[in-house]
Amino acid sequence: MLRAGVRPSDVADSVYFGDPVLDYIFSARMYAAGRMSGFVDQIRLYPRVIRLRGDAHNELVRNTVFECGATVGPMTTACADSPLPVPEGEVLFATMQLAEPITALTDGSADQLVYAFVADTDGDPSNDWVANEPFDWDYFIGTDNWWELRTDATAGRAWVTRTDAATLSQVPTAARVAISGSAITFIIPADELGDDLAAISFRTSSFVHDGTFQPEVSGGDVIGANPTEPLLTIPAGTEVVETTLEDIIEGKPTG
Ligand SMILES: [Ca+2]
Ligand SMILES: [Ca+2]
Repeated sequence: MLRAGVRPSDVADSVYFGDPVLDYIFSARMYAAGRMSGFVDQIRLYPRVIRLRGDAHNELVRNTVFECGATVGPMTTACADSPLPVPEGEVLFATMQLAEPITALTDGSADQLVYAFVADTDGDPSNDWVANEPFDWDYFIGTDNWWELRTDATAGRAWVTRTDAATLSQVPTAARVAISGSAITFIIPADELGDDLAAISFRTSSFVHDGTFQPEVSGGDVIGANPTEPLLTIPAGTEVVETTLEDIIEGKPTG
């Protein structure tokens, strides 16, 4: 087992958010989700803060285990088209466990997937996204920065974007997203999240559509019942200073 060279905190093994199965929603309350696919059904979310430096930094993001565009065993890592380097220091690893493995990356179907980690990075509501009618369950409401994994199964491609919600402009990002079976791990440097990870609030979302965005052919999930619920915060004690690579990829708690 490859070790990342950092040490577990005392309580990291109990820190995750659960989510019911089969609670699919569309982005407007008035429509039922027509697509109910297990690969967009979130069942758990594990946020972990890992301090990457020295050997761990080299091993994970430079030499590299999480190599942009590479598939290593069951794991594929996606990045922005022109990714920034992952700096040393605190990095958020947020692993979304889905009910079923993602098959739509490579199956050549018309399915397009969007998995997102969206955050209020500054506690300032003035730059947060507001729902537009009729999309009162817009998955991104109340957040100012969006990190998204997008896929195009026809092209066999997956990539990462970061968007500033206030301007809807793309922002360069070092974020990487590792896809392994039914686990998707967002790897986001703290400096992109306003540096103080204890201060951010966030939500994750998952969505499948066929390009038309019609409710009959779309469906997704957020942690919680719907995106009008309060955002999540990183629980105290989540900081992990040692873990195994396997645990990171699988989203397992450490301890
Ligand atoms: Ca904000
Ligand atoms: Ca849910």
